[in-house]
Amino acid sequence: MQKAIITAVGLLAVAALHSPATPFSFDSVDVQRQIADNTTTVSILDATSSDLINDLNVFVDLDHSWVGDLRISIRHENTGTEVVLFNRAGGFFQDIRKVTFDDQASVSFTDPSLTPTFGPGSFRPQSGNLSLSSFDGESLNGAWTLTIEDLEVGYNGRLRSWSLRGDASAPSVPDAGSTLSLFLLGILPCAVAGHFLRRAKRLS
Ligand SMILES: [Ca+2]
Ligand SMILES: [Ca+2]
Repeated sequence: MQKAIITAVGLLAVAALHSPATPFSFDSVDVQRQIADNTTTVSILDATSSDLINDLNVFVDLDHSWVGDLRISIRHENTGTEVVLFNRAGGFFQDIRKVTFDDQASVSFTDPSLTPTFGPGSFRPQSGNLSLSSFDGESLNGAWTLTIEDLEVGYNGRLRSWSLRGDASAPSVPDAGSTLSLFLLGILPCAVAGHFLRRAKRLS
């Protein structure tokens, strides 16, 4: 009986501490940038939210006359977490047009049905399945950088836009209900233990 009560109170407390996930979208204003030949281009985005990431997707729109020159990665400067999104796929393909990098996408950059332009649409990052989940649980807040490396002489491009998208939850702030639940969670085991100690003493 006591065990059932403790379990119920615990579940109540956990439920009270979790906030629902809500969608977010942050657009970089550091865009319309030249992607110079054989050079690294870094674009910044400042996210002003302390919400915790549940699922992160990265939207990128760029022109390039030979995307096989490019490696693209996303980095959260506050935490140092970095994920490669694109790594010289497609060879002579031109442009990465309104592509959403998404762990849950069904299409990869090696899909033989693709035409010589990537997008529009959702693609899995090239660094592997569930790579963007590396950011799950981090606060959105702070500077993010999109790094575009042009690694081969000849051909260049232009970054049109990029964004962080996905869903996140507000950090946990115990309300009155959860505070009461946590309080009960603390005192109930003590009360139960005391009951059995007193009973054991009477029997001895
Ligand atoms: Ca996703
Ligand atoms: Ca180049």
